[in-house]
Amino acid sequence: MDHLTRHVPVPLYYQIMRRLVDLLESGQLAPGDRVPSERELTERFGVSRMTARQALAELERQGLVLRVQGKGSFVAHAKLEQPLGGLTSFSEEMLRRGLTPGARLLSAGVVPAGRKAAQALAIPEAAGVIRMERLRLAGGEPMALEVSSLPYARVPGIERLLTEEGSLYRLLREQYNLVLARARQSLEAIPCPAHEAGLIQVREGSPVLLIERIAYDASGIPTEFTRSWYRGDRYRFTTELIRTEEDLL
Ligand code: 16G
Repeated sequence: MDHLTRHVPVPLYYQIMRRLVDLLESGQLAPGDRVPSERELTERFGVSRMTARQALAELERQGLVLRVQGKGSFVAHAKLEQPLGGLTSFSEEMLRRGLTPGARLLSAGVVPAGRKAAQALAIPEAAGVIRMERLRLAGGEPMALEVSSLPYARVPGIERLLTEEGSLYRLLREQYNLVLARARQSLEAIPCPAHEAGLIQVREGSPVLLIERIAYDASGIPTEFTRSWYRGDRYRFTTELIRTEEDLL
């Protein structure tokens, strides 16, 4: 039996959790590997089933393992690191990592912009936008849900050109000569709503990153408004920070 340190104020579940984290960090357990079950942990550490369950639940909460109903817990895949700063597309980001980008077009149609998109795109609320909902995939795995609106007047006929796996930015460039040059983006953590959770295959309420992007063309006209729900368990966003003379107090 593996011994835990009793008579210290560190809970037993936490000590088991740390042992498992050590196995993950040293590579002894690799992504996709099965993690010891509750029963195995109970036997190995001489603890109650409750304590073993708590250790696994904590690893799951941290996104380090995934529990598959009836099959056990498995080591989660490393998060994709996405730099914030460059105005890139989902397809470009995935290709850069050697992953096959994909999109499942869930809906697309020309509709009145509505308040939020109208404000973002600086057009009247009644103006037509092409609104599309796409599930973004990397190597076939759902990564994010994206709902994009573009002023229809700028991209007439686009609904007939949208393909299942195509890149929107490439389509804009090749068919409409529209190059997005700049964007404003916000990012916030939210509990995943039910509809989005079902699509990106996470539990309702688990953390997702809601990203809103307004992208402008080369002459500064707002051209794309996209809200994206990125899986919190699969993404880590990074930025590079530069300290300049003006920052010094
Ligand atoms: C990214 C953008 C999204 C854009 C899409 C185009 C973020 C948070 N969002 O996912 O605004 O519509 O790329 O990708 O980065 P595509 O050209 O592959 O369709």
